[in-house]
Amino acid sequence: MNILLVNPESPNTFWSLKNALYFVSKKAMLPPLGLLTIASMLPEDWNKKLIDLNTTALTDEHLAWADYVFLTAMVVQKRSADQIIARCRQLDKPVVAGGPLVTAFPEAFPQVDHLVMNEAELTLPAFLKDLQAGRAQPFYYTHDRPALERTPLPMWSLIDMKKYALMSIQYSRGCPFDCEFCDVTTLFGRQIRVKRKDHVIGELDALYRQGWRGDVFFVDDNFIGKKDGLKQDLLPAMIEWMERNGRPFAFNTQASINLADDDELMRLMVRAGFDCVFIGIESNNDDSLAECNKLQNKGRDLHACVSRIQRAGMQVQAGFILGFDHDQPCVFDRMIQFIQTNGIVTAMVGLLNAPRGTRLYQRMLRENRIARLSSGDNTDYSTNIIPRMDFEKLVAGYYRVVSTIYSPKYHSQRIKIFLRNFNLKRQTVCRFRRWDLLAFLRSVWHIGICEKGRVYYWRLLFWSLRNPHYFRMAVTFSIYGFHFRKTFEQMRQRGTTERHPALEHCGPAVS
Ligand code: B12
Ligand code: SF4
Repeated sequence: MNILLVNPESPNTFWSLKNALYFVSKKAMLPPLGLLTIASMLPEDWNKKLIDLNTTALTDEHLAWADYVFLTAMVVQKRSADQIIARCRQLDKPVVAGGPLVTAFPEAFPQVDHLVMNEAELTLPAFLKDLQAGRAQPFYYTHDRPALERTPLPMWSLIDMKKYALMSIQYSRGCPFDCEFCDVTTLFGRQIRVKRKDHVIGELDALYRQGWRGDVFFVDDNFIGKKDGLKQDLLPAMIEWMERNGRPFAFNTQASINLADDDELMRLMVRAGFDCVFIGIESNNDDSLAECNKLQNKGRDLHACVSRIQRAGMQVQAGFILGFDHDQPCVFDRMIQFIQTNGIVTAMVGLLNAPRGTRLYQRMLRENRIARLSSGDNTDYSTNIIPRMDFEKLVAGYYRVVSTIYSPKYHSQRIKIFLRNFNLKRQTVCRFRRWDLLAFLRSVWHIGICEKGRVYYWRLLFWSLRNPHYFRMAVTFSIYGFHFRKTFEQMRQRGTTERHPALEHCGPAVS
């Protein structure tokens, strides 16, 4: 059996970092970990190839080779997924599809032969058994959640690591919190499931053996969902592994704000090699936090929390949302000020959207406020709900926030604020790589010479010369800023309607 695993093309988004990847001569941010994982669940004697359209073109020869095409996708990849499915139909290749898009919108894929939804650890074995018995069904789904012990090591040999900026690894699934807008809990539940420490160490070994050195993203939605297990088990093992292997990786992840309450946890994470964490702050207005049930953030001194994490040695990247019912016209200025004074260099500000399956989607349905299906991208100026604030005012305010915080002046100021507060403890061996020099030279050309506001780039670089680590980070952050500026501008120019029309044939928004 020849199996072709395919990851569709992603549009340019906030996190695709497409405008930044060019600087470091990389094709994509991260590999499709879901596909690499299911590849290891397939029978050993089947032949496997993986095509990630973000790094490699999908040719008719690839399709001709395949007996089955296994497709993954997020909602934003719908357009490319549809094209791949159409090509498979033309060539008479059966398609098996799974992942977050088809799990959320199974009815949008009548042309797919087999929809293997939810987590593959439970649904794929049932499909494979039926396939081998010659009675494979169109739908496989489950309401259960697998223990992660069943998850095999990803099949890294299927990708060319050099094409990616980071590698990924997963320790846990699920999140104990219950934010109203969040589909992570819909997809993976509120019960945290973790891998054993030897499992994770085995994955680090595999990445190391495969030749990877550099940044590794723990893709967990809330890495600190089980703090005790981390402190007693995983982090000590990771510290030992990192020491033994010459500290080859730098880790980043996503966590909830209560990380700031636990000095020991932060200390262990930093010793284990974590130097960056993404936190959903969402709003600095307590009424909005109460509205969306983000109770872990409510009533906190968020400024102090961010500062504590930065001083512990981790950069804080953060998510923010505009468009809550309780947002007042002053929300835009307050958000700019919060992001700025806290030195949150990378702030993902998006409009409130209600992904299908979330409690917010249900509430909006009840209030007759679902306007359309969500584009799957919270930062493209679109929302699928009817906000309380006048939509034009909301979008104008949103644009003001993102264009201000990513203007060269504000962004470079913020980098300085952050670096002054950051207690840099990076112990990972920073090797100088060919593309570091290339990235610097490209940044000089694109940001330091061609861009408006270049004076801020040069001021920042001169300022950062006081510390060699600062200099490297200043260049990296400037490149990120360039991507965010370009992306928000490109998305605004593209307009909302033509962006994700493909989802329209999912039927009425209220289905
Ligand atoms: C890493 C990650 C990324 C990476 C890309 C990873 C990649 N190349 O695939 C980056 C950082 C680039 C990224 C970007 C974005 N992401 Co993202 N991302 C994640 C994250 C945190 C982890 C994904 C992962 O690796 N999981 C680990 C693997 C093992 O699990 P998995 O992929 O789900 O696969 C399992 C099952 O789904 C299933 N499965 C998956 N595929 C298939 C295929 C078949 C055939 C079968 C049988 C089974 C199967 O089996 C696997 C094992 O159980 C998820 C959240 C999450 N918890 O999943 C969000 C998530 C997937 N991202 C999301 C979003 C919204 C985005 C962005 C739009 C954000 C933005 N505004 O920029 C962009 C869009 C993509 C882009 N332009 O690049 C949403 C998608 C929601 C949806 N329903 O589509 C998620 C769910 C987070 C969320 N709730 O907001 N993301
Ligand atoms: S803390 Fe994050 S992952 Fe957890 S429910 Fe809230 S938004 Fe979702």
